[in-house]
Amino acid sequence: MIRRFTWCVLLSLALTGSAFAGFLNGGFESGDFTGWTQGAGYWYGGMNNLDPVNYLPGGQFYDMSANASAVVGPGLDPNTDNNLNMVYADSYAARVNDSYNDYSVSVISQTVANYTDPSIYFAWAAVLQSSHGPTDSDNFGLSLIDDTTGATLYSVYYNSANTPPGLFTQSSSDWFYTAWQVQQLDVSAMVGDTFTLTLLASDCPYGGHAGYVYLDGFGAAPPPPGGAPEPATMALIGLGLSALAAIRFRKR
Ligand SMILES: [Ca+2]
Ligand SMILES: [Ca+2]
Repeated sequence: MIRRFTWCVLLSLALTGSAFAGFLNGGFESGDFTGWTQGAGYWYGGMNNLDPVNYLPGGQFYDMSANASAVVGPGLDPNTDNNLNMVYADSYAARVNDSYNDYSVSVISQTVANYTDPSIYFAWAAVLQSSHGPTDSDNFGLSLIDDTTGATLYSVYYNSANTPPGLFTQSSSDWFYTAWQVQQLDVSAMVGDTFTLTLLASDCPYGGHAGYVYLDGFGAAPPPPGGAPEPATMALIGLGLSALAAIRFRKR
């Protein structure tokens, strides 16, 4: 009985831990961009012009007619020789920008306020079409900022002229792609701070090449890998029930 009670408490903690962490649709399981701020525009060159602020609402290049992002279901990305699953966890992920070369820049961003969990997780995978040089290729930038202190906790920027072989693989159709990169940021020393995750992906500035990035599992707990068929909460409940069943079986 005591063990069963312990399991129930653990289960409740696991459920409430992610439910009250401040993330809204961090794994895109609503099937849309609910909870996320979207931005878009067109890029015609100039590295300074790639600042996501320029493409988010109120920015100087903000133009949602360019938006090429979508929430996608499980399936293999054809530009990766079918090596990359478009979803990391559960049933949906975001694809920011797309494979069509039309100068598009697409951005998504989410802010979580008064954050009290010890970690922030997210997973990304990039697909960049072989293009030009370091200042005029399709590219992406992903960052996690502590808005309270201004500290940058995570920041990556890559373009198709900068694709380290340990991280990127070149497909037979000349796209550079990564496997899913799962990140865990320790924010236990920043209790109560506000954090913003921002992802920008852009085509090349000559209309000839495209780049896009998948994002999934923005949350307080590690995203379950492998595109599980059930929502995360159902999986947790299932785990709890199996544990209870196992305990009961062992008692008999
Ligand atoms: Ca998901
Ligand atoms: Ca495009």
